[in-house]
Amino acid sequence: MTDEEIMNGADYSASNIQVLEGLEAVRKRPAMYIGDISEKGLHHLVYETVDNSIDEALAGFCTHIEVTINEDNSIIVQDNGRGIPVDMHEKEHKSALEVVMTVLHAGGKFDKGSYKVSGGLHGVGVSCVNALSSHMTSQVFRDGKIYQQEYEKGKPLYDVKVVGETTLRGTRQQFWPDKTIFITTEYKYDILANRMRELAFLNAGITITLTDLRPDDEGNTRQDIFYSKDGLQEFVRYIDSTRTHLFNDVIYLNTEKQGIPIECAIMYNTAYSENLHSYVNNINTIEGGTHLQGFRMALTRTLKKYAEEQCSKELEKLEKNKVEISGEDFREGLTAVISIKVAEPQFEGQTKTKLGNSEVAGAVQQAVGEALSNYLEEHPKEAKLIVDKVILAATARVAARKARESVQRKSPLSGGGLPGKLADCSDRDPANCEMFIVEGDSAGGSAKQGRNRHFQAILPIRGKIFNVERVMWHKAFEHEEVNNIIQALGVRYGLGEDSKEANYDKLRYHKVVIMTDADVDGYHIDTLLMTLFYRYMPELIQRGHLFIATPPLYRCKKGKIEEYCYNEQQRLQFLLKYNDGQEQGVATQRYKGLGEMNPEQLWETTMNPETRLLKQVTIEDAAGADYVFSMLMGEDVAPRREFIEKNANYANIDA
Ligand code: 0RA
Repeated sequence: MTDEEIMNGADYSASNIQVLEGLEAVRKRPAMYIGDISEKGLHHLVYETVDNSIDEALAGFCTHIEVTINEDNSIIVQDNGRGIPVDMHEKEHKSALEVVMTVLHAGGKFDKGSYKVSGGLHGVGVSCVNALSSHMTSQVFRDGKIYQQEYEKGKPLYDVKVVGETTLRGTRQQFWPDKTIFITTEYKYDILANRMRELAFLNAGITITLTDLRPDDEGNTRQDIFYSKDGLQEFVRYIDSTRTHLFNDVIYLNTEKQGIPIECAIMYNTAYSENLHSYVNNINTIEGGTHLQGFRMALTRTLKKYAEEQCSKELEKLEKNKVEISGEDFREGLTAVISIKVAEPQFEGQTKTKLGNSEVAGAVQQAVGEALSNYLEEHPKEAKLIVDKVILAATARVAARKARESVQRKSPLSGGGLPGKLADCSDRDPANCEMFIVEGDSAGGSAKQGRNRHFQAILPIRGKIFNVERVMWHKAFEHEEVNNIIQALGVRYGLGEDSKEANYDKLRYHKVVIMTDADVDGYHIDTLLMTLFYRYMPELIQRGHLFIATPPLYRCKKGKIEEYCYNEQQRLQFLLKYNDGQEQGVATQRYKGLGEMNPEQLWETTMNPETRLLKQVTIEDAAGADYVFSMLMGEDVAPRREFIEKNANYANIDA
């Protein structure tokens, strides 16, 4: 999640691009190279650096990568590869190390015959990391010597020199992100851990150690060692670990077709959503593309063929009931990860995460088709379970369509379709408009009075909505609160083939804000609503329309000084700043719910765009989100409790 201010400032269009030479260009337009200068861009520096070591591992020369967050928020990435070459670069008349560190896009170009497959989304190279660091130290351990060069804002402070001897081999990079460039320079352990775990799953056999040397409240440091022997087989089990499996096997393939390395793992569960995670060169292709096309095609054709050959009776019965199986029925309750490596990927789409290479579709289709039909032939019992599930999905879908059509016919555009509880705004330009989904009728009342009715609409919902993870998705249409949300938004929605009907251009509000109490119940409702949007309207999130409001927890008052505090830390800071850290002498009002604030307070603290703090919901790590949502909404209590205890500030206060 990032703050909305950050989003607004970070967008550079082609018209902003100036021709600038070298690393100055990176410092002048950092967002063009690393996406943005918020928390996301800050963490990107680590990914970019680690990717170089991953490339060395994929080339077969490196087995261990150590990532360390130091107390001063500098980062060390050290590997046991061959070490970046330090000899003179013929054309540049500089050490090869200096070229890698100071010339844009120079990384990896020495090694003729091998191509750089890894690389962050922007694939900009470690010289960008150097340019955006106030200080950076590169060390290369080669031939018994330690070579070193240091830089400030990307500029070398001296020529590469030998500073000692070593028995080690490899590369060590340490950088201090420039505080004058990044909005924040504080690293989040969990964000890095998620990416390192993902990289370990995607690149079986590499050990990635993550160490946080910043002591926590109890003075402890943290470390995780990520290693996967079985790659995607373990990844798909991890993602699906809190779901009930249809059967225990992972259907797995690891092969090469038409020169394209393809790895894929498939698992079936008893739930109803489709969870496909795809990667190209270790990059999560959120928008899919030709590899996913090939995968879907193979799945549909292979299962269809198998069912026609082995389960003709069941199919006849379907036909009699006028039910036709469609592509999405084959993917209900399917969790799959597909990872391929492409020498020259073409990334397209809104966020440049859609693979365009047309040759990939056929290769993937062939690989997956072969592996899947082998599996079905060899496992008739499991194959029958899959076919039965597909038939059930098709039957339910046809019943659902009838229910849905009766609801969605009342489209807001055909007039009179808006839910009665919606207090709409007067502006008709969706780009200006916000809709607050508010928990409880009393808070809804405060919000209606406190809002700016010109551009802010209020939709109160009553208590907890249903748990999307545990019901067939079409049940949503029988649920009043969910229907109200859909009708107010003006967007149709659906999964799979039906998602084509979702028309986001008709969205009536460009900001959809979830506003709930700052307590455990509110947190639960946030999660239920986020799950609803994540599963049924992922594009709403991908297009950046979903936000969470942050109401304050306290109002602290000392004499004439009055401040709202949004977390416990801010309250303690208030005490330190104005009352020597003492509780006695400070009047503290604890807000238990939105309803306790009067309309003016609610406007001032939570709704006024000038003063509020909105968290934007983003899908940075789709596989991680898949795991977390299924875990939070699943039947297993223990991991849920652990997650909430670790993550929710609210839990500490209410517990
Ligand atoms: C090109 C050639 C060689 C090593 C590397 C790149 C290399 C780059 C990085 C970046 C981080 N860790 C790295 N490890 C190795 C070696 C060429 C040779 O020794 O023959």
